Amino acid sequence: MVNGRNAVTLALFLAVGSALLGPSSGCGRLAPQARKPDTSPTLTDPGGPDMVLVAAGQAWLGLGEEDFDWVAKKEGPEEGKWFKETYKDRGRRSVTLPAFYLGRFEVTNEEYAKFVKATSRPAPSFRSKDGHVLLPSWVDGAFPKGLERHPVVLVSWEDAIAYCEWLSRSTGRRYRLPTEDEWEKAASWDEKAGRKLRYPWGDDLKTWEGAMDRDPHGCAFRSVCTRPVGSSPADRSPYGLEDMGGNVAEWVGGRGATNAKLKGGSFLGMTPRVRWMTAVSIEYPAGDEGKHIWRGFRVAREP
Ligand SMILES: [Ca+2]
Repeated sequence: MVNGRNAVTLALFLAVGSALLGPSSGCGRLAPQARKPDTSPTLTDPGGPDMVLVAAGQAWLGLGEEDFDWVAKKEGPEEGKWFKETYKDRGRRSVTLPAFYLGRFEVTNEEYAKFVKATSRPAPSFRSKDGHVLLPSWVDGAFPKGLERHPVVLVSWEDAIAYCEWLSRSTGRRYRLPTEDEWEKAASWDEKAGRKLRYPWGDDLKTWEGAMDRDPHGCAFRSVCTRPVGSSPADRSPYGLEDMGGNVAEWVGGRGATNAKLKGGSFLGMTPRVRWMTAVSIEYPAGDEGKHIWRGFRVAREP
């Protein structure tokens, strides 16, 4: 039997307990939030990155027959055959997604540095087989000078997930990696025109290649050819998201996903016509093996 005073004490205990617990630590296992979902087209949580709303609704994703034909025409029959065989199950399909926010930019070195400092997570580094630390490895917890606004690289899929979890704890909002479909919709769905784009900027690489010729940044740091995030206006999706085509390829999925996958192209070309297509995902090993100088990520956020 709970008398009046005990009931007040119990209520207080529960309220304090719930406030202390706050959002749970997983990207995807948060307590229900008693607030209305955000609907603003853009937002920035204190201490968080710039986020862009991808409104709820239907989109066409995947590869159309014209994409398969186009690759064969541009890359030759051998490549076309390989492409069709590899991606035959990624055909054009209708997908309806709830609203979500996606980072306008890839996560940068200076953003990632706050996470490393707060959590003592090992800083991104890469050691060659003979033991040499390779650039752009961080030294003494610091990223190479001059790369503040470059995307963080040498991070594994797990690092990216841990970053989301830390960001959720530090902002009180639910951050996670985007799913494959969310990433693809954000990168290539032209809502106004009601059509899917092959690349974030349109259907041809020419626009992008032309812009690259005029890109003043080039290779910024020896072998690392990342550029400061958002510095190439040609690489912008209809939603206004930057560098979805190139700069670094981006980890997607997260807790609940079975495999670590990357979306988008990078400065390191690999049949760019194919690799940079927004419908294409490639699976890579999780863990340290998945770290590379052309792999980074951006965060998604629940409204
Ligand atoms: Ca990218």
